[in-house]
Amino acid sequence: MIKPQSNHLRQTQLLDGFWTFRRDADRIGEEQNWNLGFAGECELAVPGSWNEQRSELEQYFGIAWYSKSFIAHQSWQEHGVSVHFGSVQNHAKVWLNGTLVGTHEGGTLPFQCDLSASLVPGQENLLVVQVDASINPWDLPPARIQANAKNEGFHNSNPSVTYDFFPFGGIPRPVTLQITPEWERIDKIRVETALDREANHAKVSLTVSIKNSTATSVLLRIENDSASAAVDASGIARVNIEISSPRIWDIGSPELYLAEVSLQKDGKTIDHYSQSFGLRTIEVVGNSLRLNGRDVFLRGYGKHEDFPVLGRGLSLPLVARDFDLLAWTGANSFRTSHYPYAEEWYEFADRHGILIIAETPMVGLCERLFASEEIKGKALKLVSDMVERDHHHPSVIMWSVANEPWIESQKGTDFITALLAEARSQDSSRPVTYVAHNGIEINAACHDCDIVSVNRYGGWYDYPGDIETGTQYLGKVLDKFHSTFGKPILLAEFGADAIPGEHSLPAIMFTEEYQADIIEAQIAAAESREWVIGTHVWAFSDFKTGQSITRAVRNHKGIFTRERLPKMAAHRIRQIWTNK
Ligand code: BDP
Repeated sequence: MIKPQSNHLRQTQLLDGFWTFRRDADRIGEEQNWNLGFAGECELAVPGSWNEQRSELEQYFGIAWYSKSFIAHQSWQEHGVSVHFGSVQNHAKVWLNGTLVGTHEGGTLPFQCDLSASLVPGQENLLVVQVDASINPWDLPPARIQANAKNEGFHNSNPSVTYDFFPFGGIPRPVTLQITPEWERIDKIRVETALDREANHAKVSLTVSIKNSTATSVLLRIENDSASAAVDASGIARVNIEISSPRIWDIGSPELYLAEVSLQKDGKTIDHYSQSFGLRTIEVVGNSLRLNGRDVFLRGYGKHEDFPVLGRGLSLPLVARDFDLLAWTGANSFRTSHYPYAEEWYEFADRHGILIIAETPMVGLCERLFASEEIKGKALKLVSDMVERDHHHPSVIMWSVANEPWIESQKGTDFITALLAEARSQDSSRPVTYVAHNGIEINAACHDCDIVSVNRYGGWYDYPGDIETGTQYLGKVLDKFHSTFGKPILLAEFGADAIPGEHSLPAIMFTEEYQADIIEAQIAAAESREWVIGTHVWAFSDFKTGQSITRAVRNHKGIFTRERLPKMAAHRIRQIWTNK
C-alpha cells in the first residue's frame, strides 16, 4: 500500500470533515443493516478521536458507526477507486453503498479498500464505517484480563488497560479517496539505498509491486537519471539507479530525493507515483551510534499523539508546533512511543532533519499474550506492516519492536527476540531495539538488540522524593545493563510528574522544580557514561490516561503541558541542550 497522492495521473479526494455518528453499545447495528445508512445521534469531526468531541462520548469504549456520502465523478467509471484510512482506532469494517468492501484490525496503521466494484459513478455514494474501540484483553496493545493483576502492566486504571495512555476511539487520521487512471496500478514501492560515502556514490533499488498487472514495464527517474525494468509474472519489477556525488541526508541538511515511478503499458504511461527518500547511513559501531559515519547523541523525548479535544486526531498545526518546540529545546530526536504515528510526522521529520525511533503498538505485553501463537502472528505482522509503511523515511533511524514487555519466562524472551528478528529481516539497514521494562529483571532479549534501550525512574518510582539516591540508582542500572549486554545504551525514559504551577523550595515531588532538577541530574549522569548514546526525557508533553490513583487527571511527566505550554523543565532542558 502507498499513501494516496495527486499527480498528472492520480487524483485524491479528502473525505475529512463532519461525519454522521452513532454509538452501538448493544451491537445491533449489523443486524439492523446500519451498513445501508443509519440515523446519526450527532456529527463528529474526522480526523479526530470521538472521546473529547462530546461529553457523553468521553468514556465510551465500544462500537460506533460513522457515515459520509460523496459524489463520484462520472469519469471514475473507467478508473480504479479506493479509500485509504490513515488509521481507525481500533478495528474497522467498511461498506460502500451497503456492500462490505474491507475490514481492518489495529488502530495505528493505514489500510485501504477497493471501491470500484460497488461505486456508482455520477451519483451520491454512501461510505459507512463500523469502528470497534472496545477494551479487549487480546488486542495489541491489550486491556487487562484481571483488573488488579500485578503482571498486567504498571498500575490499574479505568478503563483497565495494560498501558499508560488513553484508549481513544474513532477515525483519528485522514480518509482519502484515491482515483487511479486504470484498474491496474502501482500498489507498493520498496526503496533500498546503499550509500558509499568514500566513493561518493549511491545505489538506489526499487521493488515495485503492481496490482492487477498486465503492464509491461516500470520506468524509474531520479533527477537526471532513468532506468526501466520489466514487470514479471507475479506483478513485480525491480529497478536500480546509481547516483554519483549524492546529496546526503543529515540533521543539518535534510536532503531528499524523489523517485519518479511510471508504470508503462503498450508504450503508454498508465500510472505514476513520486516516492521521496534520502541517502544516509546509520550504524552501531562499538559503543556508538553513527549517522553518516559520525557519532550522534540522541537528545529528545518520548511523545504521544495527544492533544485536548483532538485526542489522537491528526492536526497539522500541532505537528508544526511540536517540531517547533522540539527545536526550541535543542532536541534532535523522538520516539513514536508507543505506536506508529500518522505519516505526516515522519514526512515533517524527513524535511527538517529530526531523527525518529519508530515504535510498534506493542506496549503492555505480558505472559498470557506471549503464550499465544495467534498473537505472535499478529505481532510479527505489525512489525512488518510498520517497516513497509515507514522504511523510506531517512528520519527513521531505528525500529523499536516493543515498549516494556512484562517478561517472566523464556516464552516472553523468545517472543521479543522473534519481533527483533522480524524487524531485521524486513530491513537490515537500521539498528533494532525494544525498550526494557522499568520494573522487571528478565531482559535477555536485549542480547538481540543493536542498542539496548532502558526506561528508569530513579527519584520517582524508585527512591521517590530523593533525586540524589534516585540518580545514583539510575547510574547503577545503566552500568549493569552495559556490563551485561556490552552494547550502547539509550536512556529511553526518565523523568517525573510536575503539575503545572506547583512550586516548592526545596524541590519536592510533583513540583516544577523537582521535575527540572531530576531531568538535569539524570541527563548529566547518563552523559557521563561514554557508551550512552542518548537521553530521551519522558515525556514531551502531558497526556491523557485512564483514571487512576496514580494519575491526577493525566500523566504530568510532560515538560510541556498538554496544551504545549512550557514548564520549568522545558526552560532547563533548553538551557542544557542549547546554552540559551
Ligand atoms: C513507563 C512507560 C510509559 C509511562 C511511564 C510513566 O513506558 O508509557 O507513561 O512509565 O509511568 O514505564 O509515566
